[in-house]
Amino acid sequence: MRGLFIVLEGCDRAGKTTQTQLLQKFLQARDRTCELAKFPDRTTSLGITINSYLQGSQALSDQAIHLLFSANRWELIDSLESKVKNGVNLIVDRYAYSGAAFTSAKGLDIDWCKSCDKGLLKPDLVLFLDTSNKTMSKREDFGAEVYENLEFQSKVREQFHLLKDDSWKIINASGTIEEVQAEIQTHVLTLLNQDSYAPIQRNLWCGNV
Ligand code: 2DT
Repeated sequence: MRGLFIVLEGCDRAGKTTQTQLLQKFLQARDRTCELAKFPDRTTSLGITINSYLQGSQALSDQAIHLLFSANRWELIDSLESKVKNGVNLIVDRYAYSGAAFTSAKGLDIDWCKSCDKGLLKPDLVLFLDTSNKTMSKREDFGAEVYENLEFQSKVREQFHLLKDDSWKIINASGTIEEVQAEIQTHVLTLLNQDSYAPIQRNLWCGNV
């Protein structure tokens, strides 16, 4: 049986990293092979350029950085797909939804933003960790990277909500770490308990799916 392809999305400081790690432990405790991945993957040569942009040491146009984020997914998708097909449950911290939400929050056309990732692997489940502006402002200080300020993050949140589809579950991320993880586990268990899964497909944002 193939693995599941689960994506965690959300604004900065929503707790994605902590929650992906806890979810991995949860799956491993049930004897499931489980790996974590993260976008951007800053280890590739494209990822190194993305990292310099995020840290403010390299200027790029909004279009150019968007295409690099997308290319960073396309360069890794074969390896992620083969893992899933070989039974690895993959938990991915950010995916194409971050791509479209962050770039369209700068004012670029959302359909153009989505078109670059059209045909990527479609996740089985997208867990969107939703944080209100009030909660976001109470979390520890944003860091020094280019997008880390409250005003921009609240625009990003609005854009994320335009991207919801049938694979999405909205998680209230204002609760405690344990409460949020419990809600996540409920959705993942529903999938795990299925006897079989439809084949994973490269049909993200293709037609009605
Ligand atoms: P992390 O803090 O999670 O490393 O993200 N971003 C991310 C985009 O603008 N487009 C994308 O396609 C992706 C995956 C979100 C670094 C920042 O990069 C943004 C925050």
